[in-house]
Amino acid sequence: AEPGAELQVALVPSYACQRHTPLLHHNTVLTDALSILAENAELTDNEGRGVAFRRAAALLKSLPHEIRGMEQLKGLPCLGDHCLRVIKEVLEDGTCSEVETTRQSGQFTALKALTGIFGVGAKTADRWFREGIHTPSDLQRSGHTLNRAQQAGLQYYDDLNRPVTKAEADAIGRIVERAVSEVLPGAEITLIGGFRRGKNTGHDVDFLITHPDEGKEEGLMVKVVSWLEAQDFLLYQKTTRNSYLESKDGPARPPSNMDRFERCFSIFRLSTHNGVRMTETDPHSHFSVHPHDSHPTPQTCRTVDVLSREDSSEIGQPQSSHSQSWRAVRVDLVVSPYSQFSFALLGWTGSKLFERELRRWAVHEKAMTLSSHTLYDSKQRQYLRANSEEEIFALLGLEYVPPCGRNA
Ligand code: TTP
Ligand code: MN
Ligand code: MN
Ligand code: MN
Repeated sequence: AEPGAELQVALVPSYACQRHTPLLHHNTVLTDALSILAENAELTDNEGRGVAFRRAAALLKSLPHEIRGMEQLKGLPCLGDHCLRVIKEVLEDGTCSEVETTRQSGQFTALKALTGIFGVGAKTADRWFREGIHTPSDLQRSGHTLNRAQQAGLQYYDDLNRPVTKAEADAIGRIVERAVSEVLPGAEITLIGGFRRGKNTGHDVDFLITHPDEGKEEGLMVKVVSWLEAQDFLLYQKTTRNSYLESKDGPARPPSNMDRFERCFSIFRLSTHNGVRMTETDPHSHFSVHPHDSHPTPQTCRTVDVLSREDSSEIGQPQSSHSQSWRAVRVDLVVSPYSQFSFALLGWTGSKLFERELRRWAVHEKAMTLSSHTLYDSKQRQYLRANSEEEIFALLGLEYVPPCGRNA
C-alpha cells in the first residue's frame, strides 16, 4: 500500500455532512449493490437497516478513489459487518448473492412497482402485495377504492416513472416563475431538491418560493395554484397549509410564525412542443438564483430539444391520446417566510440522507435541533438566526458543503 494511505483513510469523518459527496464518484458498483439492500429494507419496514446501508453507500461515494480490495477499507467509518460482507462478495465475485436474490425477488419487484405509483407508500404497497396485487395493472383490475393522489398516480404512471430532464425542470421553472410574478410581484423562486445538487434528471422538480417583505408570502400558495389551474397547467394538486406541524422531525411546539409554512404536491401538464426548439434567452430568468444564495447554479442561456417520446403506456391508460403533445411531471412547491428561507433552502436541497445526517449531527454533537424552519440551541435555550446556508453550517460547527457536495 502507498505510504500515508491509511492515515488518509483514518481521517474520513463519519457524518455525511462532514464530507463532500459528489454526484459522480468512483464506487458505483458497490454503491448500487448497497442501494438495492437499502431500498429493500425501506420497502419492508426496516428503516434502521435502510439507513445503515445508505450511510455505507454514502461513505463510499465520498471516497476520492475506487475501492479494489478489502484492505483499503481499514479504518473507514459507517461500514458494519453486513455491509463489509456485501462489499467483499462484490469485490471478489463481481456480484453479491443477497443483492441478486433481492433484486429478482417477486416481493421487491412488486413493492417497487406499487410504490412507483404516486400516492402509494411502503405500507399500502405491502398490504396490496399480500392481497396478491403485484403490478399497477393488478391494482387497476382489483377495483380497490383509491384516493385522488393514487388515481392520478395510476393515470400518469408511465410519465411519472420517466425521469424528468433538466430542460423539463427549467421549462417548469419558467411556468412557476410566471405564475408567481403574476400573483405576487417581487416574490423569488429557487430551484431546490436534486436539480440544485447538480443532478441531470429527477423524479420530480422542487421549488422554494419566498418574498423579501415578510408576511407578503402568506396565502401565496393558494394564489399560485389558482393561477396555474386557470391556465390549465395542473393535472393534480394537493396544498397543505402547514406541513411543519405534521412533520415528525420538528420540535413539539414550534413558534407561532411556523403555521404559515405552505406546501403543494402537484402534477404539471408540461407541453412537449414536439420537435420545437425551446430556447431560454430571458436574462431576467433567475429562478435558481436567490440573493441569499452565494453559490447559485449558473443559469446560462441554453438551447434544448425536448424530444418526443414513444407511447409506452403499459396499463392502457389515456396516455396514448396525448403522447406527442404533453407529459405529466411531478412538481413540489414550498413557500417559506423570508426569515426562514435559509433553513428551508438547506432542508429542501437534500439529499434525504444528507438532511438526516445534518439533524443527527446537530442533536448528538451540538445539542441543537435543526429543521427546515429553525435551529434551536438546547444549551442556550434559544433559536439561532441565520441568513445563509453558510451561516447555518457555521452555527453547527461544520465546514460549508455546497449543494453539489450533498449527494449522499
Ligand atoms: P425529493 O424531491 O423527494 O428528492 P430529490 O429532489 O433529492 O431527488 P429526486 O431527483 O429523486 O426528486 O426531496 C427533495 C428534498 O426535500 C429532500 O432532501 C427531502 C426534502 N424534504 C421533503 O421531502 N419533505 C419535507 O417535508 C421536507 C422538510 C424536506
Ligand atoms: Mn479519482
Ligand atoms: Mn426532487
Ligand atoms: Mn420533491
